[in-house]
Amino acid sequence: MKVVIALGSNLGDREATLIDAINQLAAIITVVKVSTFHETAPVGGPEQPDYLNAVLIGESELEPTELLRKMQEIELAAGRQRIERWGARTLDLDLIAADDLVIESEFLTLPHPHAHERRFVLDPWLEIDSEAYLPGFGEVRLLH
Ligand code: A4P
Ligand code: MG
Repeated sequence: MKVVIALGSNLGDREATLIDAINQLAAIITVVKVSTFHETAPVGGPEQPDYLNAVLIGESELEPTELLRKMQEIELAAGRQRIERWGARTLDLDLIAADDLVIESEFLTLPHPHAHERRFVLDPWLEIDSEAYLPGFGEVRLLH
């Protein structure tokens, strides 16, 4: 299935962290497209450094919950510590969408509940797919 993954980092060597994460994702899914890295001001949370954000489109054979579990392992391997909600992190991986699936479980919500209102997700996504579509919300280019 087609999956859209958002990557973010605002601690340490952000660029190296994102490149490393993309390489690790490439070991579990087929990476189809990767956006450039966007420098963005932090949205929400406490005062924290600027982020480097990117979006990746892939083709996954894994179930979405299994994919998210593996994404969390990659976050942990990058030294991610969950201290504060929306706080600074070495690596944040969010599953934005998986085909047209709509899921609401404790572990996984699809599409990602905040994707539609976050330019740091929508801009890099549009860069690699001008016809990007967010199930339940519509065309991404109209969500700006
Ligand atoms: N979860 C449910 N659905 C999903 C999904 N579709 N993708 C659950 C990923 N995770 C999902 O996530 C909390 C729980 O969400 C997980 O247990 C998972 O099962 P988390 O990564 O542990 O916590 P978090 O990331 O601190 O909180 P949250 O609410 O996910 O924050 P976000 O949404 O990740 O936002 N500003 C800029 N400019 N750039 C950024 O990248 N990122 C954030 C964090 C805030 N501000 C930012 C950026
Ligand atoms: Mg997250």
